[in-house]
Amino acid sequence: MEGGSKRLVVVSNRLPVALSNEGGRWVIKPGGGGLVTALAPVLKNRGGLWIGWSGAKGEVDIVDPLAEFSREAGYSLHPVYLTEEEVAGYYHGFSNEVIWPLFHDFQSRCNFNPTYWRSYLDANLKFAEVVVRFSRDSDYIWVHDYHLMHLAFMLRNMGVPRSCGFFLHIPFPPPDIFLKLPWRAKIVRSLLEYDLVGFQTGRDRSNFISCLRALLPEASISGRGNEVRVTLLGRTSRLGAFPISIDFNAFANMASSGEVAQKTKDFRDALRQRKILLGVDRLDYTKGIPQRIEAIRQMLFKFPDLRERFSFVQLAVPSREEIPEYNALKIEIERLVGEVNGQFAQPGWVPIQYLYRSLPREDLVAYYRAADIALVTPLRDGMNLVAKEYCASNVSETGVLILSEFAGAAGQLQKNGAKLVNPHDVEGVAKVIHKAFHTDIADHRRNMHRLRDSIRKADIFWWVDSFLQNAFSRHLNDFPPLEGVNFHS
Ligand code: ADQ
Repeated sequence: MEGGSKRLVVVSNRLPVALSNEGGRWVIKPGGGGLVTALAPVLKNRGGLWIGWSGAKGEVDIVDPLAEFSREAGYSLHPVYLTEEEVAGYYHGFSNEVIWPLFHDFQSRCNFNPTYWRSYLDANLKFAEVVVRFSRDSDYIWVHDYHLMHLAFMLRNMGVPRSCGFFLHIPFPPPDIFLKLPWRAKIVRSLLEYDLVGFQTGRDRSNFISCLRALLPEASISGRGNEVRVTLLGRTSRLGAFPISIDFNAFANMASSGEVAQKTKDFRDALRQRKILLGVDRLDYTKGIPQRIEAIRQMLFKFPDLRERFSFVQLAVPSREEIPEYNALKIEIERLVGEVNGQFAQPGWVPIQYLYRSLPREDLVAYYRAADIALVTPLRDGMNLVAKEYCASNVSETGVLILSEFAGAAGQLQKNGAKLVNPHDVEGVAKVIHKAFHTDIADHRRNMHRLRDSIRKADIFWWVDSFLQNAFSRHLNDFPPLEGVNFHS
């Protein structure tokens, strides 16, 4: 390790890699996703670290493959080992059966099991121990997401001083929902152990401030915009809003490639050049997939002129399959797709094409490029990257983005041409889709051009830069390269 220079230490529930066991040998492959793309250059060759769970249960021997992967990646990856019970209590339990539903306004789906809470604290302590082991005083620790809200608190309890920032990828709920959480004050207090707490939108931040006022009236709050400061017991934390984004150029370039152009043509030909409506989601109850299918059913009832003129393609990636509710949702979606197709299909036409699998990036981008209308209608979403990926990939600039008003992306994209809908209002969604069919293409072009411009300007690199700038007045390029590597290398 080199001298005392400031390094970035990223901590997230999962390491940015995919782990698989091939014939008794652990194999590590790079994970996808914009966050890794944006952070890798900052970490790479600057002695940076990434700490997280590998996804395996128990003490699997991945030291050698991780060391080899770290050498190639140019930054070190350090695993946190979780036992089967910890995965059940901390990850499936507290994270995904308490915080995930509650923070997305699904309080009735919460399982406030006290053993989950204890497991959450134990796991946060375990992550903190790995941070202590591999980081040093001068490092900046950037913690990601709701799984690790207590990490800075654990570090302080251990008497280990570190500058820490936190980013919440999911929404922060208003007080009438948050106050149902049995451990509400402890969570708010532990978030204030971070020097900077970043939210996706100004609304999430003001929800947090309202909860703070209700639970800790002794906290003093001052400032506005990204300069909000909270002082409690002599410690000051800052609260900011940083809308996350995507690697715009990577999507736009891939969409312009010959390979994707060919795939796009193949998809369109296979669907007989009908208009394509597209939904792309992790299979999750927050994403509003059943309501979207109901909106398609309404559209077919109310606007018979649209029958046989479109195909609605719904791509769903399997997610959290160990949790029974996710399996129930999968069955519900399959039933609805079957029902609507059974009701309206004609020889040579089925209204809904449903694909339940993860697709290679080229195929996903080809679907984005081929789609005339994207239906991004979550019931609640921190940001929603699909909306941005669709626009970046729509290189013809003729597509229409229909977006839920409950997605974090709505505030940013509405003013630039997205059509906002209430996903619960299935008749309203049907009307907006119908209108898009009958709107002049010049309007679509104008809107998509503005949307793409706004996302290009505020891409994932801009997002990392704004957080780090706010965290400690540093830009991405301020992390000294150890081997003279450029930021975008
Ligand atoms: P997610 O809930 O996972 O993220 P989202 O932002 O839409 O939601 O990201 C989903 C990702 O999965 C996209 O990058 C998309 O390309 C990919 N994907 C979806 N379907 C796919 C398929 N069939 N095949 C391959 N890939 C597929 C959480 C929060 C969001 C927040 C992000 C980032 O819930 O609100 O935007 O983190 O902060």
